[in-house]
Amino acid sequence: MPAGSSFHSMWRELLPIGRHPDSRGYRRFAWTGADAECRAWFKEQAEARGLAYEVDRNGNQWAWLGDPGAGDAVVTGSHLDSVPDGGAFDGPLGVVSSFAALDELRGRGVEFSKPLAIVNFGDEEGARFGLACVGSRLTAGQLTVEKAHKLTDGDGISLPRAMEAAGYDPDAIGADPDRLGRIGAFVELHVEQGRALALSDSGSAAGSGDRIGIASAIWPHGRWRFDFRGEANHAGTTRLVDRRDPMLSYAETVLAARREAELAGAVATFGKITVEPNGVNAIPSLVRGWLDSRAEDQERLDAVVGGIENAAREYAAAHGIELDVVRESFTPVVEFDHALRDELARILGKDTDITVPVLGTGAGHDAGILSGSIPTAMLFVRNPTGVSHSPAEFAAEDDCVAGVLALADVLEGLACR
Ligand code: HGY
Ligand code: MN
Ligand code: MN
Repeated sequence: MPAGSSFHSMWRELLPIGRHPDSRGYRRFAWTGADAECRAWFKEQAEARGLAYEVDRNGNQWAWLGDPGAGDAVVTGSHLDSVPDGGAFDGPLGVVSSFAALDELRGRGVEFSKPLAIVNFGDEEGARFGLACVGSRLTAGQLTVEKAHKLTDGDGISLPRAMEAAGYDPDAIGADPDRLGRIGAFVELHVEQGRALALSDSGSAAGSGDRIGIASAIWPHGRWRFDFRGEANHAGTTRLVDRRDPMLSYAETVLAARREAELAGAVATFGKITVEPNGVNAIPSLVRGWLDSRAEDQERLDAVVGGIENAAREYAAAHGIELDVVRESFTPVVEFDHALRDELARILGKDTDITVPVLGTGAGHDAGILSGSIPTAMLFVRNPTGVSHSPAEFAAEDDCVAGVLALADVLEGLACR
């Protein structure tokens, strides 16, 4: 079966799940109906290939070839959940490519000398409960059960209630060191969320860019919630001098975020806001804004977030607004395992004269979370526009197939010695 054919058929099956008819973006949030449909699709792919299917204590899905207990397993996969109105590739490209790479290896008639697994990590985007990589953080012991149980969504539904409603036991969650102890390497294929590959000139034709890249590192990054409390009042009858309007403090803070990020060569985004009471003719009592900030190193990230918080506090104090700042999610800098990174470069470079580019990223991934527990690596597939977390996210068909073949080569090199 040609490498791309199983990819295309799986891609077509998965494509409509959780896609919003108007925005054409994806709304595959943890423990919702769309998530359940994605999980059913994953189980179907595993069983159709005769793989041993299981769900771990944290709701991550695993499809095994060989004996998981043997240890030193080679694991690949990614996530199927999305950000609100996300694109089709962020996450699913890695999961579909993993099954397609296995199909390719079976077509090559390879003999596996190690167990192989394909994984779907739950709730990587943190779109519903606000914390990224819940499935892999729980597994790696980077998220306590107590903190996980306190996570709630915008409707006040807690993570335990949502898991229970989806048929999972929230009291079973927790660190899974035995499972991680049986893994020798985790390789995650992901659409690039940027244009480094599209712009790189080490491709075969100058300026044609490169189809595939290898990850070097993930920038430190986090999410902070800014709560601005003022005084609700009538929009039509309250004089400007009498107002304590938290929306102004929020607006000043958004502008400060842009200034601080530019100064530090970092990024800072206020992409989510809630307003109470959220009435057109009512001055808000509370404006809640979420900051996502990322920088090449911790010092710069601290400088950006510190600068934003200082500006927010100064402006709020001058205008009688109360401010609380809470860090809701944080991931320190990730340096992917050098030996595994270099092994991927050796495998992918061995039959060609192209040096596969190695590139850093500001995007978080399960492979980043797990890098503290096991050797992990990432393969990136070219994204011609660099756009991600948007319905416009795209990767060309032949680049996706190149990703499947590259992943198959890597898995063969790691698990079929
Ligand atoms: O936010 C991120 O970087 C990832 O998409 N969860
Ligand atoms: Mn994402
Ligand atoms: Mn992702």
